[in-house]
Amino acid sequence: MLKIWGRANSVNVQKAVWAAAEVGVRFERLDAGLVFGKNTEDWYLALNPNGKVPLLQDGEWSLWESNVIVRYLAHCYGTGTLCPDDPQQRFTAEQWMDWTVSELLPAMTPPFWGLVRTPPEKRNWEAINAGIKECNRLFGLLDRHLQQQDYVAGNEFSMGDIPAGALVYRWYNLDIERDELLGVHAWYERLQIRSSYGKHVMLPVT
Ligand SMILES: N[C@@H](CCC(=O)N[C@@H](CS)C(=O)NCC(=O)O)C(=O)O
Repeated sequence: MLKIWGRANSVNVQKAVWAAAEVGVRFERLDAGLVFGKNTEDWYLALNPNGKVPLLQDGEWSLWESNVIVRYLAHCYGTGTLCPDDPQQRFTAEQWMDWTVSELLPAMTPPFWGLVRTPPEKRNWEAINAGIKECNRLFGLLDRHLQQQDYVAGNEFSMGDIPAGALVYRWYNLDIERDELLGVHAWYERLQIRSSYGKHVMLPVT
């Protein structure tokens, strides 16, 4: 059975477990990171020198970097579904996966950490508000894309929906002003119908 190390409230862990649940592979998630520790221990660093969660163990072999774990699971267990056969659909999925980690996640980190994991008296409102503004801009461009199709790589769910889909749950669960984005909101509603999204992503935002 696959092992996925990482605490359930980590968005990067959520991507890995959501992908594993989507493809139906047997796996167990084991707590690690922040209050659970383990990710600074020698045995963990030997498997993942980057010391972050998630970490996937597949037998004797291990893999880290959440988007790459999603790609691995899609390749091994979800070819033709999570990993589209069509090269253009597949690389459109990959494009939005990379966009999420390089653009959307850095923009959302100050509002998320500021509003959820920082006491009110220590909040950096300048950084929080700049992040919210940038997220509205970025979700706006995803919105224009999703006004044309149901999912990021076409009209079928794919691995391309997983990183941004995990973040959009946070976005709609922060106590903030959001631009009204009909394409993103309709897509978010489609994701909420998926049982694996409900089980592994729609958790208390902590
Ligand atoms: N690029 C890495 C980033 C992983 C990452 O930043 N993980 C965070 C949790 S979301 C982490 O390990 N933080 C330290 C901790 O939880 O102890 C990935 O996508 O897997």
